Amino acid sequence: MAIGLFTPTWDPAQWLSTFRAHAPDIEIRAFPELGARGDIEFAVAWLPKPGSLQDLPNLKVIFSLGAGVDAILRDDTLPKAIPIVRVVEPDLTHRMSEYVMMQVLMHHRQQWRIEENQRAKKWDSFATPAASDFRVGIMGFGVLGQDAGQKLKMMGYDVAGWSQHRKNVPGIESFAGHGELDAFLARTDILVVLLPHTPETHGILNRALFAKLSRSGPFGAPILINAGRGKLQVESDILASLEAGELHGVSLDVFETEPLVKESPLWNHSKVHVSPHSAADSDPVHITRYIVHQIHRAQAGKPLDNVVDRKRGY
Ligand code: NDP
Ligand code: OXD
Repeated sequence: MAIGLFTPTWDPAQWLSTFRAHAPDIEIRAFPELGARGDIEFAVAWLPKPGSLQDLPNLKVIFSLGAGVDAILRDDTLPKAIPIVRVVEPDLTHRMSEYVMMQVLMHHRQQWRIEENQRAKKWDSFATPAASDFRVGIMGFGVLGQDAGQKLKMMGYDVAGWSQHRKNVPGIESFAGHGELDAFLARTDILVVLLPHTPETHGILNRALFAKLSRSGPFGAPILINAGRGKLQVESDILASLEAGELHGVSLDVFETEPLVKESPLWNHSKVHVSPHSAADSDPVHITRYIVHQIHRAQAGKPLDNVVDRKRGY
């Protein structure tokens, strides 16, 4: 019995040594050096090479090394009946909330303007609105969205969430489904996106959607923060909306194509803040512990947690 590690874009060394430390009883091998493929009972994957998870006759579970599983699901050769488990782990959740709180505050407090002023030695003590003056809308009100939403609420923001199904989170208004999307957008000054990428959410962040956001917030135009997936957004529409003043500012952690190409105008745009898909890193120690715990559960015949619903795609 062995674990197969499928992380072609990452250096496998750290994951191999973390797994060996946390599960010394289980052999772990990194693709493509899998040895006898029949030995592999558990696959651990991040952006696996399409086709690499097929022909593993004794595979029991595929573990994603992240919360999102879009890159695993888009492989047409993926074995059909094998459960896919995603990451739901406090360390990752807290990291995402750090990113969301930081970005919301950077926009709200106009921190980039302050830094520009410092460089120009300009003493410009402009008025700053209160957190309660901003209505933040979290699009994708799941594990990550709810944690970030609750923390923003504690900071004084007026928070709402949008998801497929209604949520019951004290003090946070929950909007559900397409029927309530427009009302959610109309009350949103700062849009935080933590949706998964699925056929339904592909390209959802487009100019038509931005036009439905509130124009009555402190800046007179809305702010977009996307840390969900790049394929949710239409980057040419983001640029056009910024140009037209329909968006006030944007923070993007994820992109249509990653890494973001050097030629992209997003890099140098004064109203766009780019980070390299680093909002919430998968920490090897925390995530390995989480996966090893689940492997031991599976070996004991107990049910797995956080199994992905393949039909809905997340
Ligand atoms: P969850 O599955 O817990 O939450 C997803 C949320 O999106 C749910 O509330 C779900 O609704 C909602 N949703 C999905 N599809 C739709 C739709 N068509 N219409 C309305 N709502 C929809 O996932 P997580 O919170 O754990 O993670 C969210 C995403 O964040 C990941 O899929 C990944 O893409 C991204 N991510 C990015 C990272 C980064 O570093 N940039 C790090 C980690 C994750 P419902 O609850 O009703 O089902
Ligand atoms: C994830 C990610 O899905 O890091 O966890 O993007």
